[in-house]
Order: sequence, then C-alpha cells, then structure tokens
Amino acid sequence: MTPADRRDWNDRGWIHCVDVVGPAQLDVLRRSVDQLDAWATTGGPGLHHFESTEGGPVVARSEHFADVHRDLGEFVRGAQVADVLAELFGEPAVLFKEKVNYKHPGGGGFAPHQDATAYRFVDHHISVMVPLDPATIASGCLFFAPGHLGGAMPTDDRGRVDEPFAATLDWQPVEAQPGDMVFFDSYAPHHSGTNRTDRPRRALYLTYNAASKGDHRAAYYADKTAEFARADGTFDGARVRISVNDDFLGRPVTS
Ligand SMILES: O=C(O)CCC(=O)C(=O)O
Repeated sequence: MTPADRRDWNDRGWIHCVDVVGPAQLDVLRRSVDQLDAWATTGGPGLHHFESTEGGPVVARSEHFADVHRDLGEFVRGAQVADVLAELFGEPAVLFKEKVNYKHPGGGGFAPHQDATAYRFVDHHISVMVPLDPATIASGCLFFAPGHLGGAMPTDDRGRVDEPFAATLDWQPVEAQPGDMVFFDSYAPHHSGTNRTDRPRRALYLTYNAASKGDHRAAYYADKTAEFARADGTFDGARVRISVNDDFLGRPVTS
C-alpha cells in the first residue's frame, strides 16, 4: 500500500489497486470460475443462485467454494490479499465469506446498500473485488459514495439504503480491469447497474474480518442456509433470494 492508498482508504473507504494480479493468476481464476459456473448447473459443490435474463436463465452468484476448489481456496487465503488486509485491519485477517457475481449479459445490478447490514456475527469487514472481465459503467461496475464510514445508514425493510437518503450521496463509478483489485469497507455504501454489454462481467468478492474478532465463516453459512430454507429460498414467498438483504435488482429464479 502506498501513502496515497492509505489516504484513499481513510477518506473514501475504498482503494483501487491497478494491475496487481498477473496474467497467469488471472488465467487460473478464470478457469476456476468457469468450473464453478459448470458446477452450478450440474449440481456440483458450492452454493449457487440463478437469475432470468433475456438470454434465458443464467448463474448469478456462486459462493462457499474456498474449501472445495483448491485453486480458488489458495487465492482466497493467499498472501497477496492477506498482506493488504493486514495493513488495513492493523492485524491479520480471517476469511468471512467468498462469492463470485457473474453478471452475465443482461444480469441485474444491486440497489444502494452497506454490506455490514447483511454480514452478521462481527460488526466490521473488508471485502476485495477481483474483476475477471472489464467492470465498466456499461457492464455494471460498482459505484461508491466516499466518506461514509461512521456506521449504518437509514435502510428500508429490504436492507437497502433509504432511497431519499441514497439520492443525496455523491456516487462515483469505480471502473476496474482484470488485474486490478478494489478493497472496500463494509460500511462503504455501493450499488451497481445491469450488464448492458454482450459479455459477462464476472468478479470475485472476498470478505474478511479481523482475526482477533474470531472465525465466523462456518456460522455465517450455516445461518444463511437455515434462513433461506425457512422460507423455501424466498423473501416470504414473494421473491427468490440470492442474498440476506433484498438488494438484488435482477430477476432471481430457482434454477
Ligand atoms: O457485483 C456487483 O455488481 C455488486 C455486488 C454487490 O454489491 C453485492 O454482491 O453485494
């Protein structure tokens, strides 16, 4: 991390590291995510969620794969990410959850939210977004609003930042290329749009907490699986869920 990264982190709540994942590593990650995508449709390991697009049903998200996919597990728990996290937390980090958002062509975006409201068991996390395809305004990159690290914002009953409040925020697009990493705080408000291109916009989202706060990954996934099962994987029968909060703007389907 450079002094400018540190300043960005403190002032904004995210840092954009450019060209830090090499081509060989990217190849491994892309091949691995292709395997996850195939596992999703063939009943393979991991937790997989689907959405309907103009092109038909596609995988929207895969998660909980770090223990069942060797290459992904090595990256997720590897030194490259761990070193930056240790600087940001001021101590070693432990994995909290891991997911891939595929955002296939026509795949939905996400309403303004703070991740902290969906991540139980510990009150502060840091995530890193690792794009495997160009994340642009057209393909549905992240938008962040800087300087809101003081705590939880007002939310509606779906866990989204209240619309009138969200409308006052200074949203900034963070376009990122394969090879980049974007680290962001779990209180940094963010949203994203639909993928309007004809190529997927795949990205890993890896989330960690400070090791001194404990290892909650198993409890997080047990709790989430139980919560999804209670309402048959829906928000009270109204909408298929892909996440704890109802912030997904696509058309989720069961398969
Ligand atoms: O992948 C995206 O476009 C946004 C992801 C996001 O905010 C989330 O998964 O909570």
